[in-house]
Amino acid sequence: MVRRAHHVWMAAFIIATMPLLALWAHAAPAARLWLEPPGQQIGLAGEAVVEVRLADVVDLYGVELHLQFDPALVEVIDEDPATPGVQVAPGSILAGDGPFLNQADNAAGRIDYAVMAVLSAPFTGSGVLATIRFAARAAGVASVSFVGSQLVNSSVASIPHSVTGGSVQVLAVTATPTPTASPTVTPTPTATLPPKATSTPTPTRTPTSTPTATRTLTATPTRTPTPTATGSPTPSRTPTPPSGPCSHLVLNGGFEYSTGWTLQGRAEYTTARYHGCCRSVRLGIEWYEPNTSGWDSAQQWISLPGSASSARLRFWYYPVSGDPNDSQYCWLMDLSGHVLAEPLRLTWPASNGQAWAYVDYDLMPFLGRGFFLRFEVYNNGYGGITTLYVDDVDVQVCP
Ligand SMILES: [Ca+2]
Ligand SMILES: [Ca+2]
Repeated sequence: MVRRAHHVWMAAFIIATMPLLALWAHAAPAARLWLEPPGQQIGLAGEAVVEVRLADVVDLYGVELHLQFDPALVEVIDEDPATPGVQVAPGSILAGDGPFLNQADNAAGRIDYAVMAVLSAPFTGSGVLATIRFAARAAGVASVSFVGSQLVNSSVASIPHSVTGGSVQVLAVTATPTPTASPTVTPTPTATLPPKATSTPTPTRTPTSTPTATRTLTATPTRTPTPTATGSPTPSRTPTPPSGPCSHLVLNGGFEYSTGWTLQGRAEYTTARYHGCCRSVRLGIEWYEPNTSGWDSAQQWISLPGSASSARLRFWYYPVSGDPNDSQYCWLMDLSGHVLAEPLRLTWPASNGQAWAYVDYDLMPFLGRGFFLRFEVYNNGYGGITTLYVDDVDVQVCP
C-alpha cells in the first residue's frame, strides 16, 4: 500500500511538473547567428555596414566563423591598417580578447574570424560579434553567406545555433542612395542545427567496426594517397558535386590554436610534427617520457545537418609504435561513450608507419545526429611505447 501510494504520488508529481518542464524547454531558445541588416542597398560610391550578430547564446567560450561574399561586387574595407592583410572590426562579444583569427580575402571573397574567451568570461546573451564594412566594386546583388560556423561552450561542447546570411545590393548610381531601403527585421533562422539533446544513442549501431577499419591493421604506407604539399584534402574527392558552398564543422582542425578540442591524459598540442602547418595534436608517449599505461584522447562534438549531398571526415595521422599490443584509434562516439564507428583502428598491431597517412571517411550514415569525433591512443605500460600525431582534421558537409 505504501509502494502504491508512492507511485501515485510520483505520477502526480510528474504530471504537475510537466508544464514546468515544457516551459523550461521553451525558456532556453537556440542561439542565432545572423547578419544585420539582412539586406541593404548602396551606390557605387557607397559603403555597407554589416554586423555579425549572435543572440540567445549561453556560456560562449569560443566562436569560429567563415563567410563568403561576391568579390566582383563588393570588397571588405580594412579596419586595422597596422596589421598586414585585411581585418574586420571586432564586436562587443568577448571584447576582452582580440580575435585569434581575423582575415578577409578580397580576391577570394572570404572572411575568417575566430575569438576565444581567454581573458574574458564566457559570454551569455546577445550582441555583436564583428562588424564588416563593404565598399562597392560593381552593380549587382552580393550575397554574404556563412560557409562555416562553430560555437563552443566552456566544456568545449558545440552550441547548436541557427545561421542566416544576408546580402548587399549595389545600385548603378554614383550618389549615395536613400538610406537603407530594406527595414531591419528580425531574420527567421533558415537552418537550425539539431540540438545536442536530440542525438539519442542508437545502441544497435554500437559494436560496428567497419570492414575498412580492420583492413587498416597492416597500416602499410601504400594505403595513403600521395601526400600533397598543402595537405588540404581537395573537394574533388567528394563523390557528388556540391550544389552550394560546403560547411566545415571542425573547430581548429589544424591544431594551430588551443581551442575546439578537449584533450585528456597526456594529449597535447605539439610542434614536434605536423602536416601542412606548424602544429598537430599528439596522443600517447614521447620517446623521452616514462612508459606508463593510460588512454590519451582529443575530442570535439560535431553536429551534422539532417540532409546533405555529401559529408566527409578527413584527417592525417602519423603513427609511431614500438609495441604491437598498444592501440591507436579514431572513433565517432555518442554522448554515453558508445563507439558508433571507427574511421581508424590500429591495434594488434599498433602502427609504426612513421609517415603521414590520410583517411577519407563517409559520414552520410550519421546525418541529423551529433557525435564526439575522438582520437585516442592506449599505452599498456610495458614493451614499447606508442604515439599518434593527428593534423588537418576536416568534416566537410555539402548541401
Ligand atoms: Ca597543423
Ligand atoms: Ca606498450
